[in-house]
Amino acid sequence: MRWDLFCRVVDNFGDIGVCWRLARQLVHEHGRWVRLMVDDWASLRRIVPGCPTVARACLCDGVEIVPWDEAGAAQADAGCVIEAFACVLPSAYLNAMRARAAPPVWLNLEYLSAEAWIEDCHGLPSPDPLSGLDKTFFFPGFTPRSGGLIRERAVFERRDAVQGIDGRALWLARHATPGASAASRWVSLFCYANAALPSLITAWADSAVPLVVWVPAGIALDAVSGVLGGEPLTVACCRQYGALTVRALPFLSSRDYDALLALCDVNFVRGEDSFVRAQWAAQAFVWHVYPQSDDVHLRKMTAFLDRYCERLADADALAMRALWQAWNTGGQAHAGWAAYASRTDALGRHARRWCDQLAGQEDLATRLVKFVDNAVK
Ligand code: TRH
Repeated sequence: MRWDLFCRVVDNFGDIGVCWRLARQLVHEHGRWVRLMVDDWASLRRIVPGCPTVARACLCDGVEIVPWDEAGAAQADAGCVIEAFACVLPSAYLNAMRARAAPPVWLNLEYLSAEAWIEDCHGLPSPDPLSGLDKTFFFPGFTPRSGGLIRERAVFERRDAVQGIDGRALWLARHATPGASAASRWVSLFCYANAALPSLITAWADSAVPLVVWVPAGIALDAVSGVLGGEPLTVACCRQYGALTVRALPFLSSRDYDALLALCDVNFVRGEDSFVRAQWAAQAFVWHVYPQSDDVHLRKMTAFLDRYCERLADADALAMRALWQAWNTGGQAHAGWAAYASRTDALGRHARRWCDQLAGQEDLATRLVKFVDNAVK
């Protein structure tokens, strides 16, 4: 059965990051033929550098990729159609779907949330006003009553391999960084523009132990560069500031980014996909939630923290909540970092427990496949 997966990129890399990961997993772990329709070729190429420079239908890593302009004319005969993040199907494709004798299983894959209400909406069909066809809402989440989380079969094997060997020494051999050693405290930084960054950088510089911050190219690197001043930091540059060594990296391949998360003591992540990868890396992490109007994102943060901190010692939870709050509201992160940093061992152990607990649940692709197989029975 073929699956058609539609992705429109709102901004950044999360929309295509999630869709690409899911498409690959459906192909490689579930033997589906997947056609990924995508509207932003430049963003796709950041995540899938192997695809052609100019937008054209192609096969990449077993996934058929189709530029959005051609998606309307594509034959609408897939058994399952996934509309990622309510992206709205091309009208020609929708009309063709409506004309079919047996419509496909049509799913809207929603954004990830830890909020309790998603459990009541997950798996609910609702008639689409334009076509009259049923569309089912599929909500990724952290509980068995949600759609679960994207997690490839080999993710822990790869993480354990990186952590089991002398991964830091090997990383340093590839990304030479004067002033950094395997014994330093390692932090990765991936975030949006953030008013709390200057105070965090000062806290890092004041750190009692040497600290190296790895910053892949993009918004975060530009922001760090702006705070430090002087020559802009470009890929492979490195800058000392008190106890802090900042090291600029290229935008990493997905495998290398996973390896970096596995090697760091603390990972600053954002959006949706890197947020989940940090949880599989099982190290302490700080989430910069994708900012939304009316502070919707802060509700998402609190919902996640409430779940995550359930079995965490009070003092550790307090330190974690304070730093996340400051980081997501542009507050002063100096004191928050000091308290958090003194607890990274305990927070790291908790991250591992949390990861192991989630690993006991079925992943999102498996839940999707089961849902669709049941629906077509
Ligand atoms: O890029 P993001 O902020 O993405 C999104 C989008 O903004 C989207 O519109 C929004 O709705 C969503 O967030 C919540 O963050 P995210 O989701 O973490 O995606 C980043 C992707 O980039 C992820 O797949 C990891 C990948 N990545 C690399 O492959 N290499 C790198 O070096 C880095 C830093 C990230």
